[in-house]
Amino acid sequence: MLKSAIIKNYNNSVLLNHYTKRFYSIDTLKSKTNNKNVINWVEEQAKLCKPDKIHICDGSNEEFERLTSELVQKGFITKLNPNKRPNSFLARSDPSDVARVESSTFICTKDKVDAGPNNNWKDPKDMKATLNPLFDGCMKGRTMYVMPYSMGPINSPISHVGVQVTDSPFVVCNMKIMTRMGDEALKSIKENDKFVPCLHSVGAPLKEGQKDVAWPCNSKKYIVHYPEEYSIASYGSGYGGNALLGKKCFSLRIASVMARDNGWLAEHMLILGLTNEISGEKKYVAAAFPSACGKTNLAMLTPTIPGWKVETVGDDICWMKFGKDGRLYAINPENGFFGVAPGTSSSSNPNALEAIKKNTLFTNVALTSDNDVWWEGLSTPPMKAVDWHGNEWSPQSGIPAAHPNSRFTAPISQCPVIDPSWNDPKGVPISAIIFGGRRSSTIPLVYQAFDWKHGTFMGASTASELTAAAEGTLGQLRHDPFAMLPFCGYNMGDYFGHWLSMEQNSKDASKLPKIFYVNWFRKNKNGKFLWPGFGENSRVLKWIFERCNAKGEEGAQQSPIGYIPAKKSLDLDGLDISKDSLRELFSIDKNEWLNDLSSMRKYCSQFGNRLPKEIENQMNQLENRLNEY
Ligand code: GTP
Ligand code: SPV
Ligand code: MN
Repeated sequence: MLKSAIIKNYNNSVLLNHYTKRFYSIDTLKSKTNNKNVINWVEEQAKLCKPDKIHICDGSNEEFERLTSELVQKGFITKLNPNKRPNSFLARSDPSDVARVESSTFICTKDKVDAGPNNNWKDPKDMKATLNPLFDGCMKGRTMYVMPYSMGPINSPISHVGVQVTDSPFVVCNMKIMTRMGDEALKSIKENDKFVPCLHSVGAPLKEGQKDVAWPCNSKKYIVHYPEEYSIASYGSGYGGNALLGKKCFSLRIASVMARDNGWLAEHMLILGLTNEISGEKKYVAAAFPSACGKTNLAMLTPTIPGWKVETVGDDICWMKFGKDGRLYAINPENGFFGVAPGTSSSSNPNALEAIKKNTLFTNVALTSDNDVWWEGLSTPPMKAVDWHGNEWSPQSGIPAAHPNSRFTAPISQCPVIDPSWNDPKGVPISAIIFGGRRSSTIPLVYQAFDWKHGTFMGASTASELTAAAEGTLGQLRHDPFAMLPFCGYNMGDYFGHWLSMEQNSKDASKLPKIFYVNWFRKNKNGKFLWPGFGENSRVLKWIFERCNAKGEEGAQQSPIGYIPAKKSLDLDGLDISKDSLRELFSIDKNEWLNDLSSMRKYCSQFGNRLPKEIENQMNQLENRLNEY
């Protein structure tokens, strides 16, 4: 009784205050879906958050235009020069809200050990008791936007759906680009379908007459996951993965649990199609690198070697399920790029530059005098600009004009090398999986696993120097298994076990992808990168492609750490690289490796009996091989 009275009250107030076509009540939702769980859940969130208005997002371009023009009118975002960058906008965040906040990210399982030492844990009941008072009335003075969305092509057997409510119109605009959001997605949620409920608020209610700010947020932040009920609640931040809940929260933390429960994989991986234009043969490759370690760049790379083509399926997240033929098929659950701006240039990533020419949202980059965007590494610095704080900036300022984690949000369909199958509900068959990290020493340019178990161990042993994509000390080395440390929604020891179990789950282990490890970031004694990277990485992709077709050790040579390229098998034609650099790139220093291994042993010990025996075996075998070396 009480509930329906309150909802009626909502409908009335919506109609009373905004009796125009521009505002909807929850009746709109009721007219669009017969899924009672969706309706009830949205009603409950409205009751809790107490927004002034409710808007059911349809995901149309008109809606995007309306929301962006309202934000521009209020002076909260800047419309970029339409002659240079049509339908594109710049937002400047609050300086305290610029990246994911791992210390405020929680996995709430009944049993602490199920979240694992890799996650911050709280009992779901306790967390709800903390969050409820925060969410209570958190949307006062604001509109609650309701966004039904599909992660992955609508109605694909690999896709899953969610409903996010948020009080940030900028988040809505981002979600429209990053996911398949709106009416189509809502239609795909049938009467009894389950969906992932995603509650989001910036945590900044407005009092009567209180003036709003450009980037509302709260110093208290909670990014919370309830894996046992597949649901998400995020409070206090409007930035990236904290707020676009389809991305890391759903597609990785919750989906990794769904994947564990149902025998598939949800991974922090790009997906690319690699074609040998001479033979016409094409293979799909997925690659996991930690945040800001080169996924977007590799996903849309322009090969420097002739006769090879790269096409993009995704640049950040990959869901893989077994097909009837026993192979792993992958989709990119996302619909857009949320890419790192600094370092993106016509030489490093021309395809990304092309993709962000229009219909793009920029966050925390610099604004030029002709109302366009700029960031470090894009081009020669402008004489003057407005930096990401909104202050006058010149090259003499001595500080970066763009925040190191400034980003662009652009539709994936605008990528000039988009793969023809990017939207295929069947997904694409994966031939190779690559792991990698940012390692200035120790790790060679490329090596290959002996088999699936060894490959799983290689993924587990991934470590990387910290970047600006998360809070923390830049450059510090941390273990980041499978590039999933911030994103695995359960105990990482169990996750290693899940990866190992894929071998038994597959009908035919020979059809599993081959596994590789790469490192573009090894440096010489003077701190210079040994490998030119970017387009030149196509040489490594070519070796990987050929290794997938090779019989036995063709093109490879055994080393204690795995197969490395045999002499002359890595195509270096036309590449200006010294013999010394090459030697250093592939050198395997026994002591450095033993050091890494002992650090890995220490890291793994925290998982106790949740660490699979096989990982232990792999560590022992590697140690033996190194000692014989
Ligand atoms: P997230 O979106 O945070 O998951 O990051 P990402 O993995 O997609 O990283 P991205 O491709 O945006 O690259 C981040 C940084 O790495 C940029 O500054 C690039 O310039 C740099 N980078 C990418 N590829 C290479 C490479 O091959 N060599 C070197 N030296 N730097 C690279
Ligand atoms: C990452 O940090 O890996 C990202 C950016 O892709 S965010 O969506 O903010 O997590
Ligand atoms: Mn990422």
